[in-house]
Amino acid sequence: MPDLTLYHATPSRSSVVLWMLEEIGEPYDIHLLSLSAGDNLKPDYLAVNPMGKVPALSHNGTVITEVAAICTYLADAFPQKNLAVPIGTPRRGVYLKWLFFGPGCLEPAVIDRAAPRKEAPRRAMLGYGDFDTTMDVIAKAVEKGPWLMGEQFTAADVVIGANIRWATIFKLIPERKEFVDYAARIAARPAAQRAEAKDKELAG
Ligand SMILES: N[C@@H](CCC(=O)N[C@@H](CS)C(=O)NCC(=O)O)C(=O)O
Repeated sequence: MPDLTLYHATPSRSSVVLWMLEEIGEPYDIHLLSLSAGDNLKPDYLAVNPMGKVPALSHNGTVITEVAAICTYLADAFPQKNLAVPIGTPRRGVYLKWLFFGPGCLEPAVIDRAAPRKEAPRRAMLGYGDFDTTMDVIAKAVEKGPWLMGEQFTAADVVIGANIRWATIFKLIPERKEFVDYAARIAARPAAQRAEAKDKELAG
């Protein structure tokens, strides 16, 4: 039996971890939940993730939640896959910056744009500052390519790339060439394609 179990609802943020698991290439189980049936709020699942959210990942009995934490963890747990920048290298700092920028800046900026607040908070109060600056920073980071860390594809591309792809599909971010090209590079990855096919199969 695989040591890795993904608690997954399709399609959702747990699809990001599904893609990461395909990049890792180790065997894993999927524990499928239906959000519409409220499986995520039932006691069995709340015992796994008291937030009642997917994804959660169990690895050898330890449960990890939060997309970016899971992707960071998997990249470190399977270093032979070369999806992390190792501890001890200065580039690790830049790599971590992007892993935190996903849930800390990019995702809140996009969600606030999709579901605006009645009164816009002051820029200084928002961790991401403002939408346009956030977009400019990401666009510059992916402009040269192919990946955030240059030639090395990392877990940071899974976290940031999934957001860019999703936001591009739902037209929540500007149609900038940098984003379109980066999303196309991601869509061409066999692991991303396998995850998408698996999600479709599970949804069916
Ligand atoms: N901060 C969490 C967010 C997870 C999240 O919001 N998941 C959604 C699915 S996209 C969910 O479980 N929604 C069900 C609910 O809130 O009832 C992460 O990054 O893992």
